Amino acid sequence: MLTLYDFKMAPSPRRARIFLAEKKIDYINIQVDLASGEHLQPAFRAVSPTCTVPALRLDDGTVITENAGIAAYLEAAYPDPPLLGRTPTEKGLVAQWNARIEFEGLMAVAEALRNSAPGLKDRSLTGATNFPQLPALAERGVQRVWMFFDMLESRLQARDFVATDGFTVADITAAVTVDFARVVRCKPKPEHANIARWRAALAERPSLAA
Ligand SMILES: N[C@@H](CCC(=O)N[C@@H](CS)C(=O)NCC(=O)O)C(=O)O
Repeated sequence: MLTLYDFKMAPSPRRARIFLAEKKIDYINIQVDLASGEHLQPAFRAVSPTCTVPALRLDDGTVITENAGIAAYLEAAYPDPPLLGRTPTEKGLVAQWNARIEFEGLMAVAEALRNSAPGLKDRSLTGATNFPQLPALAERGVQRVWMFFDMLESRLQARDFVATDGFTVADITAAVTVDFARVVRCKPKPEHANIARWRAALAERPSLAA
């Protein structure tokens, strides 16, 4: 059986959990306590040299880190339902939107949080090396989160899903990002009505509770 190295409160492993839930795949869940620094200890470093979750261990012992790697593996091994696009055009659009949401949205929230939260002092980047927080980056991160909300709002006008006419990994990344943005006190405003409509519809999917 697959094993997911996870941390319930973190956004990146939530992306993998939702992906697994959509495909109705059973797996063993191992919580790695990021709050106490368990991910920096030798035992977890042996699993994931990047010291990050999620990490997915396959039956043959292979460990795949990075949401992009985990999604690529799961889509190939469990094709239904397709979450990375069906046609060549869809696959291109899904990859494009997923990358934009990750870079413009999720990384912006991370930049804002990791450069300001007292609990993340010297942890402004993930990985084994400590980097000091830079307050200017926290400020820029919040500014970028608002830009991301405006971009997503505009994309969702007259659309039910972010990348194609169906639910894909781009919706997973976008929903996780919008939810996680609360940690830096950014929530969709009344003018983000399409984000609100899209997020409310996604809430009907049991996977989003993962
Ligand atoms: N690009 C990676 C990012 C993974 C990542 O940054 N995970 C965070 C949790 S959201 C982590 O492990 N943080 C460890 C730390 O804060 O040092 C992915 O998408 O899987």
